[in-house]
Amino acid sequence: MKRQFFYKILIAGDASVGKTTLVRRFVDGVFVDTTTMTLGVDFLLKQIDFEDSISQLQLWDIGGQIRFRFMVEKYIPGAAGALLLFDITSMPSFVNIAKWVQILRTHDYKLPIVLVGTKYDLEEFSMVGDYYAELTKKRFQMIDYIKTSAKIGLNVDGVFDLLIRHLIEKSGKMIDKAEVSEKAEEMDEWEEIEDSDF
Ligand SMILES: Nc1nc2c(ncn2[C@@H]2O[C@H](COP(=O)(O)OP(=O)(O)OP(=O)(O)O)[C@@H](O)[C@H]2O)c(=O)[nH]1
Ligand SMILES: [Mg+2]
Repeated sequence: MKRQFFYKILIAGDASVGKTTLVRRFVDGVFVDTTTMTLGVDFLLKQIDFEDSISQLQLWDIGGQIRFRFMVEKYIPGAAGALLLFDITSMPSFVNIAKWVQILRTHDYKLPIVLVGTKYDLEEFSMVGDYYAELTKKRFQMIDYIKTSAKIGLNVDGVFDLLIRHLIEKSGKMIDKAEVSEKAEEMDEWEEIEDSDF
């Protein structure tokens, strides 16, 4: 039987970086040339199947407009991980990554984050070199840095796969740890019994 997981995933980053477009491409498989900003937050559901597991994803597509910023903190609790997006043609969206990390990690300072450089089809207009993106990834101990294009369909599934595989691996380790501590408790009990025998 396949293992089942349920994850709440945050999709964050400045306004217009392409959060809604990426999520829609991932969930519906289409490039929606949307210019409608997200009001507050949108929810989408998607299931990802790997060889031995099924993951139900609840995707929280957060409106990046500054006017919604006061609401953002309410969306964070319970999240398992996040995709943090910037637009490779927009330096301000990259500069604001630090602010977004601070918001996303308000409740969990180790929240797993994948850094995503969007609109890679516009590479010729890129303002953010890989070197700086990689530095940011390291500085905040993010899982990885990946460039995507929702327009031409580059790394769209890949970026979600990467985050989910990381979360599954992490939960696997947690189970292992629980088993180890259970074993340790068992051994303690045996030692107590043995001690009381003498
Ligand atoms: N060329 C190109 N344009 C993109 C890509 N992804 C998104 N866009 C465009 O960028 C604009 C903003 O996209 P949205 O997905 O609405 O941005 P958002 O991050 O959800 O914005 P907010 O909801 O306001 O926070 C739209 O005009 C999209 O068509 C991409 O991969 N390539
Ligand atoms: Mg949006």
